[in-house]
Amino acid sequence: MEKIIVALAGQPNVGKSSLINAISNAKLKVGNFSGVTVDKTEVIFNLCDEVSCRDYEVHIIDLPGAYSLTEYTIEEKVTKSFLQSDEYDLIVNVVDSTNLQRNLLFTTQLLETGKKVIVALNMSDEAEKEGIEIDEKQLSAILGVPCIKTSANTKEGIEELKHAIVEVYEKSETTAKIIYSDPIEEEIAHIVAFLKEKNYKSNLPYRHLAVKLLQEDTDVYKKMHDEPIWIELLPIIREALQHIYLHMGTKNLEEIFADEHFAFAKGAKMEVMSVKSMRAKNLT
Ligand code: GDP
Ligand code: K
Repeated sequence: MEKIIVALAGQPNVGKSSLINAISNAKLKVGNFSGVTVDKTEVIFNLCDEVSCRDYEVHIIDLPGAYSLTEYTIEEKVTKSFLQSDEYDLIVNVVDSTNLQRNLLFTTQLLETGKKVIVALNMSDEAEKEGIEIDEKQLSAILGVPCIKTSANTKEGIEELKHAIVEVYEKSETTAKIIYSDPIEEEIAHIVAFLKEKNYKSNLPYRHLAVKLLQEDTDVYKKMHDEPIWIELLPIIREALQHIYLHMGTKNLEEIFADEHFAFAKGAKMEVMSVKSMRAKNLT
């Protein structure tokens, strides 16, 4: 039976554990992430996909709740290093629908990993109570990945989520797409064109690789440093960064991309979310 390994990622208290219970009444394996004393929960269940008529053994690994892919806490460290590994097939990003913008900030970072992503808009029952309306089709179009309304309480969207896991698993690569400001987009296009021209063999989609190069991602730099293409690539990146700095003022790279993520998350939220009544908000 084919095995699908899902990394479940989200901010603390978005309902990851509850969603796991809703998806499966399954065997639970508890261990530790290698080298640290952070609990690693792994759930295994069989999934029969009705559309493809195929059986899968799905493993869900519940990553420690994290607010971002930085390394301020042990949980963030574990989550970041697992997400950078090849130990899984796709990410299910659990989002609290009642707190969309802040959650989408983390989503943006997950979309940048170059891995396949599904967004579960969880707590949909709670959002509905608060009069929050989210157009998940439009959000899918903006992020380039399936977005599914779920509720661990009412079981809304659970079957859809299971089907999406199979569908996304069967895709050859991620379709995630963050739109950056024009100067960054220009340099991404520039680097992608160069990688294409050189027919560079990459396990990341070119666009994702280009973004990581522009972010001076240490792991990617280390990996590519000894490759023949690096001698030609490095001056291109340097020039691209100069161009970006020129347009972005005095900010450093980390600040530039933090601002990009914020703007993208905020823009996405404004496009897809509306609030019908402020009843619940005004109660407290
Ligand atoms: P985790 O930290 O992400 O694993 O979150 P938990 O699964 O522990 O859930 C946090 C809290 O939210 C718990 O009190 C859950 O009962 C509640 N919860 C989780 N999912 C939902 C949901 O879809 N709807 C509602 N209304 N509550 C939920
Ligand atoms: K929990």
